[in-house]
Amino acid sequence: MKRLLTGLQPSGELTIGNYCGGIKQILDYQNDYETILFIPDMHSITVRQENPKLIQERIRKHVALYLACGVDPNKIHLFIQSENLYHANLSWILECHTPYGELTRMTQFKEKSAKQKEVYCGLFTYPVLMAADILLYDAELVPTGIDQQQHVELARNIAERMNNRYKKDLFTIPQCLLPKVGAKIKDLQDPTKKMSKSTDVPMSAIFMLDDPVLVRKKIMSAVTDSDSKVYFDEEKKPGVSNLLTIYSVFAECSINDAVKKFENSNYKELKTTIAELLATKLGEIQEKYQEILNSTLVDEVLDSGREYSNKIAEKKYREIAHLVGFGRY
Ligand code: AQP
Repeated sequence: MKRLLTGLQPSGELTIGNYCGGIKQILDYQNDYETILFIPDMHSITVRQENPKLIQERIRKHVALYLACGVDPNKIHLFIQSENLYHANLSWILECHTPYGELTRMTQFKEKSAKQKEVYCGLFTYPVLMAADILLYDAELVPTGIDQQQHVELARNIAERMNNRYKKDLFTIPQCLLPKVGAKIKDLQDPTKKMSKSTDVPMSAIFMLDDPVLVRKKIMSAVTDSDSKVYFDEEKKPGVSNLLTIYSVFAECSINDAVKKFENSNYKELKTTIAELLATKLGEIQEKYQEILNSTLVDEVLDSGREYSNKIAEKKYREIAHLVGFGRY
């Protein structure tokens, strides 16, 4: 069975963008692949987090939310990145095999550093930590949204470089898996930008735990255009195309079917239908989420995931550490 690995940072509350580019893919693949899902808490401190306790709270909430969305604890292995010290250790080795120039090309670094008052080194090197996250497990497939595709490419380059340098098949070369629909859900107030969990604009993102009343309000106030025809064209009609994409993911239909459904609708009808669909779906997820959050399931899943991941990671790390010359012989 092929191994698949993915993670979603606890850097904020999860959005429907994270659902489309991350969680939905796990639901689609967990039956067919050995699925490892981790909480990259070490990634979330690459930008300043004012309240560290909030990260811990979010970890618990995110796990409960994955399970409420349908992630099956009997099929996946779920763990917290910082509970497995081999990630940071391998990352250091990989950093010493990654040219500086390669990291300067990372688009996420350019975008995220532009928003920071002071840029810390971790923000620059975290793509290497992400490579370590993937390569430690010899993951063949890495489902992500478009924003993380470049980082998976970097992990491939690092793996190939290490394999060539040590003349051994040390690492499996990972492959990025983009969702067919919803690889980049856009900001509702500026549909030329990605919807992000760390947004400062309250109406720009729908959070998975938003009250259904607020969900309706956010969809109804989403920016569209001055035309009145509903069709899919991401360049000319980014706002409407984004709404059609959101509908397509949550109604589990193709973009073509979504376009057909709304071809004779006006924008108000389009928005009302999507608002109702999302409010219902998120409402159902939130009900399950509350039950899980108050149960012992979250800790049970995380304990078992920690044990499983440490076993695999330790073996891989020791092999690489030995090759680069660490320790005694
Ligand atoms: N807008 C999006 N559309 C589709 N997929 C998305 N993802 C993120 N935003 C969208 C995907 O969600 C997964 C988890 O992402 P992450 O939490 O590791 O970090 P991120 O990509 O940096 O997500 P955010 O929401 O933009 O977080 P912040 O604001 O903290 O940087 C990944 O698969 C990602 O592609």
